[in-house]
Amino acid sequence: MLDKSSFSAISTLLDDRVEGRSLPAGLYTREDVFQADMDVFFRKHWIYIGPECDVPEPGDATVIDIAGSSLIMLRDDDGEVRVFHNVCRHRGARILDAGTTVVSKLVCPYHQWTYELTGELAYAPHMGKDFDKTCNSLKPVNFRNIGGLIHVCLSDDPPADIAALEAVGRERLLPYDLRNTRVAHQTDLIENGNWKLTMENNRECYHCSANHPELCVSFIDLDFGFDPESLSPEDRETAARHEAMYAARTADWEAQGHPSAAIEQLTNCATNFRTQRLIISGAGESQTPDATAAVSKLLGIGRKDLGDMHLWGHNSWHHFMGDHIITAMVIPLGPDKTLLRMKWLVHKDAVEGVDYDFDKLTSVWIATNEQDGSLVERSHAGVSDPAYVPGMYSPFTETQLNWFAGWYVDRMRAHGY
Ligand code: 3BY
Ligand code: FES
Ligand code: FE
Repeated sequence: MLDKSSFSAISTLLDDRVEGRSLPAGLYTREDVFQADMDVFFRKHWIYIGPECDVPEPGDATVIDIAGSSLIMLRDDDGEVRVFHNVCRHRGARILDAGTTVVSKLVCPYHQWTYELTGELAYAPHMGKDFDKTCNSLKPVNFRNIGGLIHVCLSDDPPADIAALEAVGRERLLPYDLRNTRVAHQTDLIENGNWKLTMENNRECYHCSANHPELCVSFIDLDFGFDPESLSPEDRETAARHEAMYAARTADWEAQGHPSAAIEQLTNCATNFRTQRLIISGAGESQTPDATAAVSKLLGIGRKDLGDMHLWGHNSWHHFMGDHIITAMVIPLGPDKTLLRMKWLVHKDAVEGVDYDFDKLTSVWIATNEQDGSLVERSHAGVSDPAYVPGMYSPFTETQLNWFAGWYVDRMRAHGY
């Protein structure tokens, strides 16, 4: 719990935020702000914890450590995903260690209390005649399986506006059939910066042309949400060209029955998300070194001409392409340390070396994440310098950052700061 002086310091920093500018330094750098962020954004909001194909078969279990909690995600004997707190109901010991494992029951290593995969306590010897096993099941975590992406809320009062993301996610992700994918590769990258800098960096492509040569082969530098009136004549022209190209392509995809238009919930909400089917440049198929598909066995409905369905949450971003999916989860570790966990998903039957080449599949985002990691570190170092003052966001390329900063302040206020 934060003391009174931290509360008022944070509240003053929130007051100091200027519309159209980056956040005051302390909101990126202070330990007490980090604690408040964890409480507000990672314990009271819905967060993404991974794809369901992390636990493909009954008995598969994986541990996710986030915001001071350790969670067990598993698939039970009926094939259903479940999420529990990794805390034994006897004296609290951790049941599973970090990583992925296969279990028939969950056995606490301390005194061997044994739980079914449904969380029910099955075995707890020597507990006396009045002990009621039924009151000692593992604590379940509120979760939603949104088209194969598992979201949890650690609070008992989860925001109801997850419903919009659920509806959109169910419809838009269905064609990719995430249930029948597998994780072909995973990286854990520690970025030496605040989690909000990681998210801000992901919400703009102002930095792309100078920093992401590999991604730029397939990624179109696209900006969302700006007010055309605020743009210079050249930018207005670029924007109009982009818009016309998108309008035509979106109409074409939608006429074929593939929902593609942008849907977003970014302000005046608890659950922050955006999705849109994006155009892939060049060969147009996938985020690979030559923009052609890396995997010959395609996902779900088997189309590689449907662009890139992008989806963001406040601790995640994903790109769904015809041949593979990249899914990124952001786990803050400290005010200046953030874990970026990325997974590459392919069709469950796709075989490396036969159906795809590993480097072709993974090299673009491995390079992009490393580049972004150094940008975030560079950015964190600068905002920590006494000379930093919040700078102006581009009204063309950084509208989304302004909205994110506004959403951040609103949500802190909504939770009493
Ligand atoms: O993953 C993304 O969507 C962001 C946006 C532009 C650059 N970037 C990597
Ligand atoms: Fe788990 Fe004792 S703490 S069995
Ligand atoms: Fe980037």
